[in-house]
Amino acid sequence: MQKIQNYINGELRAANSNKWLDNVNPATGEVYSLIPDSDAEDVDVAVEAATAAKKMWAASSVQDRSNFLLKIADLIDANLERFALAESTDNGKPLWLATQVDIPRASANFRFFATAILHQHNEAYQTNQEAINYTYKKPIGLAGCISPWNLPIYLFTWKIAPALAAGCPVIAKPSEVTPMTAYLLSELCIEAGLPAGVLNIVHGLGPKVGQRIIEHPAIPAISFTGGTKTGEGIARIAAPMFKKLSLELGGKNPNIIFDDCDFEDMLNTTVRSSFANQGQICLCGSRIYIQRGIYDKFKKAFVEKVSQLKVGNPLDKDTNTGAVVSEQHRDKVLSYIKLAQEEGGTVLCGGEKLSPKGFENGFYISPTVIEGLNETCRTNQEEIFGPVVSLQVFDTEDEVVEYANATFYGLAATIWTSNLKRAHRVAHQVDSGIIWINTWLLRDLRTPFGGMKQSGVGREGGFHALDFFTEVKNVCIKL
Ligand code: TXE
Repeated sequence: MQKIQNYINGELRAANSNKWLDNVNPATGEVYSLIPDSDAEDVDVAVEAATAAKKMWAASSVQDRSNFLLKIADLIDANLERFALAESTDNGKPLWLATQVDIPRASANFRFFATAILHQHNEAYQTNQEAINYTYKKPIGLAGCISPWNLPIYLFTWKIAPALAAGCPVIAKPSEVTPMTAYLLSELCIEAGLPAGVLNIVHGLGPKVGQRIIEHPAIPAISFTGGTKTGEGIARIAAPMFKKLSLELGGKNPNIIFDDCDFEDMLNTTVRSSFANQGQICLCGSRIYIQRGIYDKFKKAFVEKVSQLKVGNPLDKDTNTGAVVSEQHRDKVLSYIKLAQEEGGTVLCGGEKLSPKGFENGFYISPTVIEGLNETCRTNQEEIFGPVVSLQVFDTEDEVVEYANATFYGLAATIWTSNLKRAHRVAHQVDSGIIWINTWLLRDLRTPFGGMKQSGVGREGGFHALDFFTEVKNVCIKL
């Protein structure tokens, strides 16, 4: 049984406790590897290593840091197949999705910040003839990076790449549900010659390992992606310690479809924005609002396409929908489908637990479309984070903007219309941090990424991410 190791002070090692947690393959339901059951002691050793490396890393040139990140990016590309298979096995997502999206994005994250750091700029302001001001930037110090299970290496590297580029040593904790690619990455970091202590990966449970990272006094900045509830708990600990916090939390994203949209383009993209990664992407559009004029046409065409999605073995190239990430998460999603029916919803397709032949013990759910619910019911208020969407009809622009803004979340929104003025008007009124018009998940890494309301605090991406890991001071000189 493969044993995943922590990566601390440049070495791969077990948890000090030498205790292990089971790591399950969601496609088969079988334990296929073990994870270090680390605790606060392991985090403290990692903090010591990061502290010992802090001065060296902060003093290193941006070119040196950039070269390390570029080398890691090249190594990820050279290991694409191995990483993609590991990601699919760990998370349950289709292998082709990991191959086409997750792993290329991990190397893109490293490459992007390896070059962005070469262009970080300072500011200068002249105060009349009296003084000149300039900003002086320094790495903020040790960065705590905690990431979730839905896009494991994609979101893990989205945090550690800018932290490393900005000159901050990192103590990182991937989700205990999907730790494998972070472990493979640590092997590549050793191969790339990354100096000891610059990146430390401590595997284990959130309340034990994650909590220690949050509360450790030597870690001034925390970058977290995960559930809103967890984010709230993290803020309760970190805020009184005056830590810098980046919180990327849950979403309940509206997908607004006007009757003048490009129907075929909208339909094909909406299948993706509803069910990609088994609906386990914080940016998925799980609340679909369709203008009355095309509601029936959309409902018929959408249900037809969704019913044809192939659910099953993630390693099969024809699989559209793999396994959801765990038995516990599958049961949570099924409980929401039951709730939807109790709230008066009608399941138009899907809604069942599936046991594909040969994968009877895996965690599969048929992609589910529900109609007949209003925007205030729990099904349309709470993040389900699975292959479940609900349809609701609307007549006017004002009505649908009200529906879209009717949740505590504010992460992303999609708008489908051919009317440019209306597109801008609605985009400016919907309270979401990320808006796509006539597309979905088209990403430019320079753009600010993050949510409003209970979807988070702060923005990742581009210079926003580099600035998060940077302390800025203003120096004023009398002329
Ligand atoms: O998140 P958690 P999970 C949502 C989605 C999902 C829910 C829970 O609704 O069902 O969050 O998912 C670590 N102190 N999203 O279980 O529990 C944990 O070990 C410090 C949306 O993945 O928040 C893991 O590494 N750390 C999200 C990370 O936090 C703690 C993507 C996320 O775990 C901790 C994923 C603690 N007390 C889930 N408890 C998005 N926005 O993309 C847990 N952790």
